Amino acid sequence: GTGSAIGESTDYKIIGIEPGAGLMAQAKTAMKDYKLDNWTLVEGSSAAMVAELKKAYSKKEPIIITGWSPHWMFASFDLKYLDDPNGTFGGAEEINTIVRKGLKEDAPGAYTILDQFSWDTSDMEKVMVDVSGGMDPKEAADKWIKANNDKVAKWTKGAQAGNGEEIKLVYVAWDTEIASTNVIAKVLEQNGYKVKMSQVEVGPMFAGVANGSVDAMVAAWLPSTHKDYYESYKKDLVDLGPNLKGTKNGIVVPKYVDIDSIEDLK
Ligand code: PBE
Repeated sequence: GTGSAIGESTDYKIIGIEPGAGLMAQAKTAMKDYKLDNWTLVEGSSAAMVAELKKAYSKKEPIIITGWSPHWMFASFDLKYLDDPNGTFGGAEEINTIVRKGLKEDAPGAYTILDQFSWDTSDMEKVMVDVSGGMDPKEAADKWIKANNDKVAKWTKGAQAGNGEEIKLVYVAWDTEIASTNVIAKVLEQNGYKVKMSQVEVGPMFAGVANGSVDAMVAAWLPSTHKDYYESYKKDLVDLGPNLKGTKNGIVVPKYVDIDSIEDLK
């Protein structure tokens, strides 16, 4: 097209997140699929994207972001996903736990806990809301664990206690993964392990588990979002299956923005 009102009012910018995120690859594909030639996908970070959203929202200015669920922003702001008639962003997905080869033999208790780790979007949202409100992620994880002993008991059932062995967890600083990684780290600690968490980009997260320099991640969005990373490393990974079901990715706008579909950006 030659231009649109929404394009003019947003400077033809879609506010993205970390360049390596699966969501960014999907957004680039969407821009081709929907022929959004005039538009720019702005790279940055999840935190910077939320800061832009807050700023625009407080002034009721139009803004277009890449978004995903679960996320606390849907509880804090009135937002909507733009329709995606081409299905570029895929459907509902799962987040899988993936560990390194040999972890089962080296730390059987930690392996069992990671294997049994599974929760719901509403659980994860509780942790995310506390963190977004300024609570330290470790404290928010601790609070959720104390309130959900029954769930945690299922994860630790039959798990041999650790003997101070170090478990290295990797994650990307997405709000979802800050929540899940802190919770599982705390549970591992309570079961006799010493946990080291490191924050990395998505490529190194998969590479680290595949080459065995780290032990585990709880942050693989499958089958579509992290498909390329998963395919390139899967022969060196142990996939323990979903820890959460029912995620969603897409292009998100505040409800006061008067468009409904990605097609309306053209
Ligand atoms: N995200 C959304 C991840 C998975 C989907 C930002 C949490 C990503 O885009 O890679």
